[in-house]
Amino acid sequence: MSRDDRQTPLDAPRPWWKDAVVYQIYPRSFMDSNGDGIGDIPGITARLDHLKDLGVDVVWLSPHFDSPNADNGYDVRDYRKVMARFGTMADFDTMLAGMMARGMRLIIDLVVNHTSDEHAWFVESRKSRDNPYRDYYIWRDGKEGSQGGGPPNNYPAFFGGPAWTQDAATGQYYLHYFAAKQPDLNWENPEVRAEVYDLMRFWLDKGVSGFRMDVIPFIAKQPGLPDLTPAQRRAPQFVYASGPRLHDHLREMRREVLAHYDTLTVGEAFGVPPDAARDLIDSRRGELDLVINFDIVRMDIDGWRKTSWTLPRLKALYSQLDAAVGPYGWNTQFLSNHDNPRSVSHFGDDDPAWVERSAKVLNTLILTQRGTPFLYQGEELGMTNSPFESLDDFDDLEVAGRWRDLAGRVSEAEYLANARAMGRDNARTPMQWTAGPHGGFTTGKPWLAVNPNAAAINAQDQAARPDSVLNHCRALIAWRRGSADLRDGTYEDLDPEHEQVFAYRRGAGLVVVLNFGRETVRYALPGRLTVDGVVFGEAEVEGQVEGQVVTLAGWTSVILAVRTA
Ligand code: TEU
Ligand code: CA
Repeated sequence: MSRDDRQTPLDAPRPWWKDAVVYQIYPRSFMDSNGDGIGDIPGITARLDHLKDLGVDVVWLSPHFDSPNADNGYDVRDYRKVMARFGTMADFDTMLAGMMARGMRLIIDLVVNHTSDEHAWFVESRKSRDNPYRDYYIWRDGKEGSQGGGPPNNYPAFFGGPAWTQDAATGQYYLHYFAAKQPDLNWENPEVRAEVYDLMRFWLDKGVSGFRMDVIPFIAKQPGLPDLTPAQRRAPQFVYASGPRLHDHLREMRREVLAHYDTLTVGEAFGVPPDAARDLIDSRRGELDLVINFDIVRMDIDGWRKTSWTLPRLKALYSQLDAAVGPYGWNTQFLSNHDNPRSVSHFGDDDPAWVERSAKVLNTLILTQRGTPFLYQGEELGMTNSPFESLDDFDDLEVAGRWRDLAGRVSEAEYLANARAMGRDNARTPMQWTAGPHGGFTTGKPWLAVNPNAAAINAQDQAARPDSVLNHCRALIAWRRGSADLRDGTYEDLDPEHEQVFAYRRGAGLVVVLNFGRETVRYALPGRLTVDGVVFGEAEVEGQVEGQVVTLAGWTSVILAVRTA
């Protein structure tokens, strides 16, 4: 079915991606097949049964394209080539066939706000002002003409320094919202848009089922590129994401490409508040299907600094996001990805005595909220943040770039404490497959150290243990398939102010109760509900129910069948 058929969306058939469970693979860290310390595509192919057994419907693969890896593949040198370290196009085709044979679909990462500075377009573009590729990128004179005065405006880059770099060949500056090695494409140029549509068709024709679109709201720039105010400079993503032509570009992309295939498109909506995101996913408008919204995972993150969160604030965000999606949209549910801390370290309790229980609670949250769940690799095991000991232990360019920007204004100890809590490398340590050397990820030296807790937290152990996080996820994903209330039912927070219990109703028939703390709680459901019993949970520790009262041991959860009394 093409999206153009959705003329009357409320009556239209339900799209497949609403019922799907999505699993994100960060290929560099998933499985190394040849001992060079870097995860690769044959490694993914070898582990497809892990995903199948878990119940995954869709894999989102972080970038697998040819890249010099300034930002681990989010700097693409050739969109039609596979990164040599990851394998060949034949390896990709084999992986895709293996997914299809198991009834899974693949979406790939479309990184088209920017390319690598080593992309052939940029290599040409920087040569001269009249090069045919000049307008593929955004070139400007400095503030006071071509030879001086500093950058054209005061935009900051996310990985440190200004968002402009002066180029020797012509003296002009080029724009880059991220690193200097990631020049931004000029979406005002119709040739650029045509090139992007073409490369999208290249992968769709191979059989991929759509795209996660990297910082897609940033493609439309602000007319005239005016300076930011001091407040805007502290969170420039809100300006970068609100260029006026974004909706035009997305609708054109839909008409030109996506309408001709059966796809899922997920936009990374960094900098888009929930009410603005509604327009991006309104099925009547023909833009995106889903967006990834950062309000929850960034609720306690302020630039490089980690602040704090409370359960009532978290619950308020869930209610707000559920309301904001509107009747023509659909939410995504996630608590971690390759840019954010591990969910169990962020929102759970990663003390070894509690890590499994709290990981189960958080995975229950992801899998029982209203929307399409996205699990990040290792989350199904309760993988934790890594015990980085010094700034040298980090690989991520963001850690070094921000440290340069701070230029001694905070102590190294304070900066390190924050990077340990929220640095992106926490989520990028390799998958923990076994208790063996390097967690079974590689026979060589891993590109980023494996978390030493692999001896205790690994897939092999958990597959064999019925009460593991992995088996909890498997069982809940399977159970979810049979529950229309979980997949599609309404959402109602039963107790927004409770400091330790998160209790919500899904549809008419279910209540999910999560204990977000170590203490056992006795929780009374509202009198208007009759509890018919536990439908999902581990009976020995969870969900002892007497009348309206459910008793939950520390960090446990339960799903109850209810009726309106
Ligand atoms: O992320 C954009 C984004 O939201 C983050 O990089 C954010 O700026 C940063 O984590 C704040 O701490 C996407 C990709 O997911 C990320 O991996 C890339 O580095 C980035 O775009 C550039 O392509
Ligand atoms: Ca490898």
